[in-house]
Amino acid sequence: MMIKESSLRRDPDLRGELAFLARGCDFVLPSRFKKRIKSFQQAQLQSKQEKKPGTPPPAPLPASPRPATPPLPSNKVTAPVSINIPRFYFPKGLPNPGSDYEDSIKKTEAAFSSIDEEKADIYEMGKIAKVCGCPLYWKAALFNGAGGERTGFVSVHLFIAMWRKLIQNCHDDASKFVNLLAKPGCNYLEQEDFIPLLQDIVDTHPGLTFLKEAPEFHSRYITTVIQRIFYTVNRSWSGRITLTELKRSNFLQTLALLEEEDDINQVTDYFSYEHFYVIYCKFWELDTDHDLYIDQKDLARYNDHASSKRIIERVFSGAVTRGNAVQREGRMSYAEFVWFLISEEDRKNPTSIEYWFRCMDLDGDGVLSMYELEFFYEEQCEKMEAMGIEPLPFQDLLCQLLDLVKPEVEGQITLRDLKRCKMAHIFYDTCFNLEKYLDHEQRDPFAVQKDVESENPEPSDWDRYAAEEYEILVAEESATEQLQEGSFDDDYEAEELTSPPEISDKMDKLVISDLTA
Ligand SMILES: [Ca+2]
Ligand SMILES: [Ca+2]
Repeated sequence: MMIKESSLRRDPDLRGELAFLARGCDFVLPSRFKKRIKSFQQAQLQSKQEKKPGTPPPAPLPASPRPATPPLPSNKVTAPVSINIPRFYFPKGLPNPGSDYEDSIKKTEAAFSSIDEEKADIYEMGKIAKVCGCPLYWKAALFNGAGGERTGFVSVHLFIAMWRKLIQNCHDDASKFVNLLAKPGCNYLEQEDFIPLLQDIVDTHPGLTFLKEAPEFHSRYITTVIQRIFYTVNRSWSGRITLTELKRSNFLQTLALLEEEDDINQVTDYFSYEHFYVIYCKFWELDTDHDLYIDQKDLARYNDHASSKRIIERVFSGAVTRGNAVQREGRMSYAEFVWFLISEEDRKNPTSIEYWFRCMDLDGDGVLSMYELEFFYEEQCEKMEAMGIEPLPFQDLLCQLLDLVKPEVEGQITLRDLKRCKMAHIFYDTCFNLEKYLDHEQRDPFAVQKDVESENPEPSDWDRYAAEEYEILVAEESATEQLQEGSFDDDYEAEELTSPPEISDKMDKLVISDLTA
């Protein structure tokens, strides 16, 4: 028997859900009802079969209901389903039938009973996190979620109350994670919400033990990781990571990986210390007065003036930065530089494609028009002429660019066109990075094609860049050390190697000022 759309609509329990879905711009199709009900039933069946005491609720199955994901076309005959399904939309994951909540709580209580006075501090929280079936590095989130940051410890009662509420309301990892980290009443994560979690990683991950002796770098590392998280996960650029964005990203899987991987540099997404080192050193080179801000002239020096003046101006225009523009006019913070550098060095990344699109879209109408392309190419021509290279006339270049991008509407390049054509990096280099443009010009066009085809198994352009630069920076560092050992006296070395107190102070402020901006 098939369910009729009308019978679903009449079901009083479903009407609320329908209204909810409709408000969420999630257009509901009759075929989708059947799919959702079927997947819910399958998940229920599976969880009954697979249920073991103490296991955490499973993550939703791939076929489980997710908002805003269009259903896949299917020719399969829908299995007969009962009409008495009260609910099929589970933004917080599929609930597990009640009994194993109690089991999970018993185990947690037992774990607390082995701790002195049944009060866990942050160090003991790792054990509790594991008993609860959470990844190890959720411990700070669990600790703070139960009020631990106020008193320095969590009692068994406070923890169980928090945990009971959490597992009754949130049935998958992503919704639990958001619930633990978000501010009260918020269903999204802002930058500062990640600080306790990351501080705990800095304090306890075996790959970062050497940072214990350099506390002034903690906030710099944390700022970098937060920016990388938002760069990758916050696809909407809103500054607020939603549950849907979190589920679509690899962040929670990567966070769980930290528990198994002692070498944090192997975790190239978000956490690599080497990547942080490269980003920070690149910023330090440009920030000559070390006030943790750079201006247009500083940024223009990046990579030996490779980017055009016009695009640098646009980077500072507010098109790609948030925050109080009046207060920080003409200045770029370290956090903003993280976005610049990743965008600059990995133009195939979707956020990078958006970043440069925003910069090039001078009038902000969501389209790159011919006059905008000409505006940027003009400077490239001037540079080429100064180098004694005869530039291609704009009309000819335009033909090449349009051929590359193949926009849907003639004469108007959209973000969608650029993402679809897989050639955005060449398009952008042509418009505002002369060195890379000339480099592409000299390359075999088939080589470019090969890049595109083998894109997936290869490391990203960013990963490649960071690995190469790290090698170079380490080589430079050891060369400098050798030079200093040979030619300077001890006093000079000591002065060079200790950072002055006022810089440490500024570093502590770094996270706060950048994150609240
Ligand atoms: Ca500066
Ligand atoms: Ca435009």
